[in-house]
Amino acid sequence: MKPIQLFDPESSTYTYVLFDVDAREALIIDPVDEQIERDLATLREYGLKLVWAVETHAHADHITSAGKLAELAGARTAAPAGCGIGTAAVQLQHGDTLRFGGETLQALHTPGHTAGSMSYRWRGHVFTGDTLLINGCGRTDFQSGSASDLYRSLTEVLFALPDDTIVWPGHDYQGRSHSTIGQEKASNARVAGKSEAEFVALMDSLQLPRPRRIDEAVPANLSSGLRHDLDGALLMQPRPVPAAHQGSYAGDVSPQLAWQWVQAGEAVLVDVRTDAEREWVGFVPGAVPVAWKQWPGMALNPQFDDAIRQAAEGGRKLVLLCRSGVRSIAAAKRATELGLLAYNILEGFEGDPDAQAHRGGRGGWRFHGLPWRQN
Ligand SMILES: N[C@@H](CCC(=O)N[C@@H](CS)C(=O)NCC(=O)O)C(=O)O
Ligand SMILES: [Fe+2]
Repeated sequence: MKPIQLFDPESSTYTYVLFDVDAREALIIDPVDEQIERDLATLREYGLKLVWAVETHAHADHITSAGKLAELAGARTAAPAGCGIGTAAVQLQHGDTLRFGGETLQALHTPGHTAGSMSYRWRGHVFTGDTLLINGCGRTDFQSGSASDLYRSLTEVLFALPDDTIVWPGHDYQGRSHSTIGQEKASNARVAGKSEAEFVALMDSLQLPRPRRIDEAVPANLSSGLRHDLDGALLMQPRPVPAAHQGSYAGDVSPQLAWQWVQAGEAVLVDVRTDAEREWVGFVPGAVPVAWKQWPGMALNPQFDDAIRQAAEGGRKLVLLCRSGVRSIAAAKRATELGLLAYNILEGFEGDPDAQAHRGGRGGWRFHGLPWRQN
């Protein structure tokens, strides 16, 4: 049985999908943000349920889609414990295993490219991330890299595997897809036949250019790629209130986080659009519909107060939704004056057209796979 190997040409990254042929449960290694549609289509095509999204390390050259796959496909995230990816649900130690159906993937700590880097063994295959590349290896000049650690990971951990183990690298820059441990042990240009001192000297002399996206990619990957959305906002945590509104309401949240709170019974969702708007573009099931009227004198809206009372009695937060995230801020401020913990849902139901123009994406409720219906 072979893994499915997928390639991102922009970063020359390989992503792997492994699955149990009977249970149809799957695991993905090193998914790339820009390729999420391809990966979801692959899962659909093979009839697979994704149960794990796994990283070999915190990448410097591309952003992971692991966090999004957790949200969209229901996978759990796993990452090497030493990589500082705090959002990963499982922090892997050397020797730990992940199960998908009746299959088992085993983590091997192979530091060097980064201190936390891991390789993963499955049946007769090893997924080496950027530790061992075909006729090469990961660089060791940034992100806690160490050439001596890499030498030991290559020679003592990976080269200790059976010679016929198939090597599936994290990247290849020359179109090669896989190799074997025997072949790399015999002829890898960086390490074969070299002493540790020779290897370290070679690695220290490489002088490779910095990865183009390193400043953006590393921080994003430390939160499973989720920081990437909504103009750099972390989707897993409320975003701080912009300075202009400081102290006037509790914070801004992504539609996903607001919905998580609602589902967990922690928040009451109030839709402050008008009935006409809702009928025209769509309803959010379970939302309390209370139109927010913006004219002066509209200080107290009895219906709004009812929604507030409902939330306050349950000790819950209020999350406010409008079309584009403007009226919901006004409503959040008003709710705060009335003593509630009120959050604005960023970009509302439709998304903010200005934000869309400069980000090239859509941020509103209905573009995130969250529940809504047309009349
Ligand atoms: N040119 C690429 C960077 C490529 C790169 O540095 N790749 C890393 C892996 S994240 C590496 O270890 N390369 C090994 C090598 O080039 O020998 C970019 O700008 O993103
Ligand atoms: Fe890397």
